[in-house]
Amino acid sequence: MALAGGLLRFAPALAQKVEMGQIADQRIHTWRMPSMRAEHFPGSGPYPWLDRPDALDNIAARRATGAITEYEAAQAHHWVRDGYVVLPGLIAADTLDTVWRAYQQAVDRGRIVLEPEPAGEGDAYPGRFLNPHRRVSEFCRVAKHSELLRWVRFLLEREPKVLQTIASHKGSQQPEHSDSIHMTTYPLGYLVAAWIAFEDIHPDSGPLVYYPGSHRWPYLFSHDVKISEDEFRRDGYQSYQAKYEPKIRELIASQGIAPVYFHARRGDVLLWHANLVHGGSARRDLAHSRRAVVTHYFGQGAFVYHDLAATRSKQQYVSTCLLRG
Ligand SMILES: O=C(O)CCC(=O)C(=O)O
Repeated sequence: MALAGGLLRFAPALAQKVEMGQIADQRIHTWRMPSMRAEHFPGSGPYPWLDRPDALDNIAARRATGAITEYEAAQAHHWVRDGYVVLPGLIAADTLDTVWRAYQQAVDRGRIVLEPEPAGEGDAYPGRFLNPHRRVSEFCRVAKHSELLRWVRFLLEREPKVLQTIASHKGSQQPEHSDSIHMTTYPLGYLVAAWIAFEDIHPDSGPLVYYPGSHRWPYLFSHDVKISEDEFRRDGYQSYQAKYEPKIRELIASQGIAPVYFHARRGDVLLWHANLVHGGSARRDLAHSRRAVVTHYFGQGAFVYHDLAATRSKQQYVSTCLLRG
């Protein structure tokens, strides 16, 4: 268990203080729980307003009073039905340039070391880099972009907090998954990911792929696919690949939902729901780059943990993105 988790286990008073900000209707005392696995958390709300059964009435009521615009209402409808929204051209070209230039400089100076990870012959691009905002503060210009934060705040009705960022030069080809097994929130649903295109995305570059409406499928956790804590400790992501990923593929096939590819233009942003099934599609031409940055946000007051490892996320109380957008 990470340091903070261990500390919480042995210092209930401190833990209680940390957990006082919880938004869940049903309070939890983590030191009394067998472990931080989804099956041990109570089925508590409140759920984000757009995940509730009265979401459409609520959107209409807010529109009627003028509390939200026509555009916001349309985006909210889209979120309820499909589990994502697209924000065209949200990030200005000069912001993208500033961020990528600073990233490149950090690489050139050896502050960031990118692994080659070739996907085949002719693949000249490095692999993904996790949490670049901890090394290069310019990443916070996108992670804390005021209009982007406003949209996440609108969807969650909570202050967005940066949980994780990922920078990529090329398509990830990451198999389909829901973020909720990697970054689980209590109550469920308080996670939004933002995928920002740093260039026009070529259809052969392995665009992000997602399955509209899959956010309404039941959440699928380690327990549901029989990955025990011991097994994950022993086999790590091998067990995830052997049990979780095939189950997701099976669900996609049985639900018959057609994939959608994010053929973004530079500066476009896709926001997706905590439980939307998505991944990186096949790179049909390894010569194409696919420069992008993803930020995962959680809503302030949600409890965030890693269901596979059964550990709490440290990012919940340690902010590493202090720069204002
Ligand atoms: O960028 C991609 O290809 C996949 C990103 C993704 O799955 C994620 O960040 O959760």
